[in-house]
Amino acid sequence: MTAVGGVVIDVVPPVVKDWAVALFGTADKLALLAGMALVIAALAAFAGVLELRRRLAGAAVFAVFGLVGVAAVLTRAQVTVPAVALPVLAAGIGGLLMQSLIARLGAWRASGRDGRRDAGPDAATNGPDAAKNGRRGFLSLLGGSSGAVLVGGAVATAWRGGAAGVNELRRTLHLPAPRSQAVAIPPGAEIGLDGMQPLVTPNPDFYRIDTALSVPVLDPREWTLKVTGMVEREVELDFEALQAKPLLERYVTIACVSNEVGGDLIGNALWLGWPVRELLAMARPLPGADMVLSRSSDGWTASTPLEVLTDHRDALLAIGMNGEPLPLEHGFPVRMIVPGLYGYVSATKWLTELKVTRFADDVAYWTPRGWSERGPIKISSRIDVPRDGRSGRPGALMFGGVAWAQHTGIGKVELRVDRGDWQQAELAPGISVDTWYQWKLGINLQPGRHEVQVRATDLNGRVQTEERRSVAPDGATGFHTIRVDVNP
Ligand SMILES: Nc1nc2c(c(=O)[nH]1)N[C@H]1C(S)=C(S)[C@@H](COP(=O)(O)O)O[C@H]1N2
Ligand SMILES: [Mo]
Repeated sequence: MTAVGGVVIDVVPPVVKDWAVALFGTADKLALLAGMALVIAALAAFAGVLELRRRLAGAAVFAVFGLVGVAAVLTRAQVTVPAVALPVLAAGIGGLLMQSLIARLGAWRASGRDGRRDAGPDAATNGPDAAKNGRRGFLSLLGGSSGAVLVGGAVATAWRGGAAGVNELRRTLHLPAPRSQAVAIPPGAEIGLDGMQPLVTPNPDFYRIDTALSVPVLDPREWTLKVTGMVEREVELDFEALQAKPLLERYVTIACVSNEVGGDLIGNALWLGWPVRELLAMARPLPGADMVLSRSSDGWTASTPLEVLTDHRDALLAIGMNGEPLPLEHGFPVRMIVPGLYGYVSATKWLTELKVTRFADDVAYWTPRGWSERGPIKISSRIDVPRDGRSGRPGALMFGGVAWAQHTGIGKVELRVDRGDWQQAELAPGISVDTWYQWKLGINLQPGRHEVQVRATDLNGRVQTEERRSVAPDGATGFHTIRVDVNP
């Protein structure tokens, strides 16, 4: 089912995917699985009805179902024998179960008919009893098998999540201390208005976006990272060697290209890792190379300009997030973190390969699906308090939020009411130019309904784009706009 879902994710047009993400938010995967379960249940019921009409017609539905499952598994990056065997087994068991259900249904019907036909003295007792038994046999097998499927699914999910004790390994993993001091959080960086997001996003609250229907579970003892392609010599690194490197700690705010204006697909964390440029220096990229295609264990890829990985912005091979090993869903054991670029072109989780190549020769996962091959993060800002549509009292109302222009830094944040003059907000110091900045501003509002907008200017004087554009192909633009009602 996960394999079929994975194929669904890969082949649906970007519009549908956008719609799914917008509709279900980060619960899109759950919705897809639930939808598939419903479709499968309906198909099974349909097969049963077919089989009743015509022998083997229903069995054919199950056979097709099994073949679709196998085909889906074969297209995935990790093809294993159990993965191929599972859909075959599921279809076989399903088919047998259907036969057995139909036999019991037959018994139920036959006994019901007998009961009615038999006009003898026992008819009133025996007949309905036999019918009851037939019905009980059918319903208990149906209920029992449905229950077994649910329990089996839950057990399989739990077993997968803890596969090979990787969760336990992660829990007991001891992160090395960074060799260099982490950038300290300057006093006043956290404004802390009620309703504002914390300056550093706790791991459990960090947004999650990826195409992995089931989180890849990688054993750090078996993990390796290969540098291949246009290099003087290929290099392979294992987890122990990576841990022994001089590691850095950096606060970096990462963001998703699918983040709408005002959206929450953005988060700020303290990452521990080794600069990608050090590893690339060991492999020595050949002249002419301009891109690194990073690949995950499940075959997902991102295209990152070579230049961005080798300049001094400290793009990291990250193993730590906010003081703990990467959570499994955020890329355990190793992911990339690149200041200034959207996640889809840089932040590869469950990282296993860096192929040094050229934009002219290779394309990443999202490029043929309607997204730009390069994705620098756009200057943006968001109002977090008050919430859109909130009402307040006349007098000073405190506004607060965040602004970001990763790797350039924010110079100024302004608000305007009902398209009036821009008023400058109080800008808190950022942790670094690679993180978001918090801001606040008290505004006196007259009674009535008001529209409040925010815009940011980066440290190079570039102003956030006003024109409203949607997320595809390279990130949304427009001013975050909220409405507040002031009641007299
Ligand atoms: N292996 C893999 N890495 C991936 C992705 C993916 O689909 N697969 N999605 C990327 C995208 S689009 C984003 S925005 C970031 C999100 O990282 P997070 O889930 O840790 O917040 O991961 C990136 N890394
Ligand atoms: Mo993303």
